[in-house]
Amino acid sequence: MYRQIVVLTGAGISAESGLRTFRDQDGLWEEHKIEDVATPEGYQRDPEMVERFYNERWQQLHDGNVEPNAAHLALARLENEFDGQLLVVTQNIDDLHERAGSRRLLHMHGELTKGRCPRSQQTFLLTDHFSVHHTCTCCIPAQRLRPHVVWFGEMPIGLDRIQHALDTCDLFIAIGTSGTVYPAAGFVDTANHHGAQTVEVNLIEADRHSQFQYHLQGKASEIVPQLVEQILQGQIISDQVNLAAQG
Ligand code: BJW
Repeated sequence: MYRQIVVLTGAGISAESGLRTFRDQDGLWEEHKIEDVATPEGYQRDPEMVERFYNERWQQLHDGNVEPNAAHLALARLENEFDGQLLVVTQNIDDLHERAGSRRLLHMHGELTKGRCPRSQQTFLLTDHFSVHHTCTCCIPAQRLRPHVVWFGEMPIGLDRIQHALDTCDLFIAIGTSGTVYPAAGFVDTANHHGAQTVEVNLIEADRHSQFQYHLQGKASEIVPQLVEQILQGQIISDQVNLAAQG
């Protein structure tokens, strides 16, 4: 039934893998001030503190207990088995989609496993924690790498590709995102404008929920596999998925 699907994921899809979200109770923003760790000005003021913030998250991602959950795996299955086009746009900087097997994937807010040269914008894979010793190999003199993440006031990555996918999709699904951060929070408007069906998967009614045609309320790990099954069977999305998830 569907030919082109765009899936937007947020921190909620990785919550059941043990990674903290930002704005939920016990979220990252309860312990850290956004302006200190998620702005270029915060990084300029205290790069070591910001690197500590990302190093702790890097460590957690590599400590062996964090693995993709059923929602990540279902999206990878969709990519493998769906006849049409699929693009997963993630706001997450973890690599759980890749570990699950997703390849048609765009990290619009960057990647925790990479550092970036502030002069050339070239990215480098990090095999270890951030430190002052991580420098680029593209410039003379070598530049200190900064985290390859998008902070407030900076331009998200891949917007042209995302815009094109949204302009032409017939199904847009947002999973585990609070809808508070733009431009991602506005993607549903673009998809609606182009006549796509729009579906939200969340534990709660998130900030932009009134813009979505369907709300599937519950855990991503329970709802997304059912949603994917429905799509692969050629069915139109309906609230049935939600009812099934509730038992
Ligand atoms: C579950 C679940 C389970 C939990 N199952 N669900 C006024 C209007 C419009 C824009 C602006 C404005 N004023 C300022 C702006 C711009 C600004 C912005 O949006 N500010 C807002 C706060 C108002 N945006 C920017 O600056 C962006 N750049 C930009 O706009 O450039 C200019 C531009 C112009 C024109 C066009 C395009 C661009 C950059 C934003 C960068 C965001 N960076 C961060 C940090 C990245 C690195 C890192 O990870 O540390 O990105 S902030 C943080 O928020 C992170 C996330 O990706 C992002 C979104 O969070 P997310 O994923 O939604 O997580 P939560 O915690 O908020 O929500 C989790 C959800 O999951 C909840 O709803 C739960 O219920 C749910 N959930 N468990 C299902 N098991």
